[in-house]
Amino acid sequence: MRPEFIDLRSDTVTLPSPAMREAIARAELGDDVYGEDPTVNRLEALAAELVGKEAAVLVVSGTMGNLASLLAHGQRGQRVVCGDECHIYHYEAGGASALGGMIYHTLPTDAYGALPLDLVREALAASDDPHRAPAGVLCLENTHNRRGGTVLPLAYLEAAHATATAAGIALHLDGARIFNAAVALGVEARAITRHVDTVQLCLSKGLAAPVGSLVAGPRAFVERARRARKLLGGGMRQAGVIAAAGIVALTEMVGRLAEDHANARLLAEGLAHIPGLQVDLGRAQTNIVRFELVAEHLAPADFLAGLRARGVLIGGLGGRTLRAVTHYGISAGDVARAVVAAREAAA
Ligand code: TLP
Repeated sequence: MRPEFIDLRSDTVTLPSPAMREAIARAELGDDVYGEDPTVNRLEALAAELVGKEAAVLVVSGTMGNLASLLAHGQRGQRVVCGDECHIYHYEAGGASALGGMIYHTLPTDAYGALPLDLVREALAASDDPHRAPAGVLCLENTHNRRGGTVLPLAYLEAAHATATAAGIALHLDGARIFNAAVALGVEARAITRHVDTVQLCLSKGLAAPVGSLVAGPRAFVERARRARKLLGGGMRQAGVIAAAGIVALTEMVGRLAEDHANARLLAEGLAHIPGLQVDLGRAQTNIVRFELVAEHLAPADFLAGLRARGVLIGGLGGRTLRAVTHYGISAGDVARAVVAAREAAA
């Protein structure tokens, strides 16, 4: 996070907590490629337990976690069935195609991040038609980034999982912000992940760890993901320095996400009162506020520059759609100042 700014570009800008820095300094280390880093082993066991899966593997980033998962699920020539607004499709450099020889089959995403199940069923249906690339994996995202941090209802996930299982296809969840979803729903993360086969979760978003994600699922899948991680150059050695902060993230930082959600709500309500901005408050469910710049006299780049000149950083999602994210290090006072800055910048 750039300390001279109220930095709402992303929750990826969070800096490690004092407890994380302390844990990093004291971490017991070993060579993780030999499976001998005790801190990594503890983190992987903890993560697997929190999401109710047999095993987990630490990876460098959410992008690597999703790609390792897709490589572990699918084969060359198979389809990755996913939403047209998902992070895997939009922001991961086409990894499954570029490195895995798979193709993305995108389905329309509704306003809250769900994919219509009739279309999912059709996309996953087995076919004897040799023209058709077989489905390799179904992906969902929770919370949904580009939709504004929306949470998938448990009943929807359950139905999506049943649809995938009936087709003999695994459901992979991009759970970069799974703990935001859990806190918003008031449930444990495993109440969400019981409805998916595999999950990628990030330590380095709202949980404020400096680096790292985990991929969790059945043991045989995790071993394939571990091999894919090595293939991708992600076999790390004394990775306990990363894992130590990750353990603090999972044990100490989940509860405080409610504060980020309350701040995002304040921000969404403040922005909704500003002429020229439009906020769908129904989508302000977690720590992401997605809004539209509708003031026609103002170009998005000029609005962002006006905010920056007033000490506030936010980002864009393309066109007139903007995104502000609350996180560890952002207070209710910062949010109030950001709303004042947005009012001035939109004037
Ligand atoms: N998202 C980042 C950017 O890449 C857009 C952000 O600022 O929000 N899945 C989801 C849902 C994500 O939001 C992200 C990061 C990732 C995966 C990838 O994680 P990293 O950045 O660790 O590769």
